[in-house]
Amino acid sequence: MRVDVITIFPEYLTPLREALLGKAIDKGLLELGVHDLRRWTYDVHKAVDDSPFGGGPGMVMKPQVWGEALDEVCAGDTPRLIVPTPAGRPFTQAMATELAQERRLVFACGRYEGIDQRVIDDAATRMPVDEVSIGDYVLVGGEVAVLTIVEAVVRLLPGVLGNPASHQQDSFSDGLLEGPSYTRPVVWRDRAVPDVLRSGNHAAIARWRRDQALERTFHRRPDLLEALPDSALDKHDRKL
Ligand code: 6GU
Repeated sequence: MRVDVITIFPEYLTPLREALLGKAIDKGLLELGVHDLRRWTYDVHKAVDDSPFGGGPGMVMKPQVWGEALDEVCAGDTPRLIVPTPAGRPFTQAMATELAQERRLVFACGRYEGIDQRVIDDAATRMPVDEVSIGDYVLVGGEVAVLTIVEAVVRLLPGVLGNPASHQQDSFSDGLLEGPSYTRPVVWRDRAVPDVLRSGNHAAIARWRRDQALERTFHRRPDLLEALPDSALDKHDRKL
């Protein structure tokens, strides 16, 4: 997969070259381009923003600068454009799975009060565009959202995780939160690991984990349980 990020703070994206994502780059599974939006400014002040029509606080990012930037970064190609914004559709594990199928993603990071809407509307005539939010809170800009989205997507690419089975057990992959995990020692600060996990009874372990996931989801995310289709519950689940 190729990922390009356009931002006025390229150094904000340096964590993308660390740890798991850095390894994905080294292995050739991820190609990453980070571009400074100011490259496409055209005045001595390198202005990227201006005051909003209609008044109000904050500044809006200028369409001419973004238009040139997207024309050059997307030249001769049709990537999927992702615009992080608190006004976007919610980013979910399902969307991560969908984005992981793409050959190329381009992220347009807005700051201030956002990007002139015509940039997004114009780009949408040439490529698929998604305005995406990572949650119901407001960040200063899209950069941290890009870190979040890229990490969630790239870990799903074949060959990135050591053990491909590990994302089959992720929270959300079955619509539930993942339950607790334990490792050695068997007793730590007077707390013992649940006996069932050391029983060797694989059916009992699977049942226990399923119950823990259901219970945790019930307490922390009742909205997820509500959204679960009946077909996602087995007859043993219903006893809870
Ligand atoms: Cl994607 N951007 C910004 N600036 N704030 C956010 C967000 C995105 N998602 C939640 N808050």
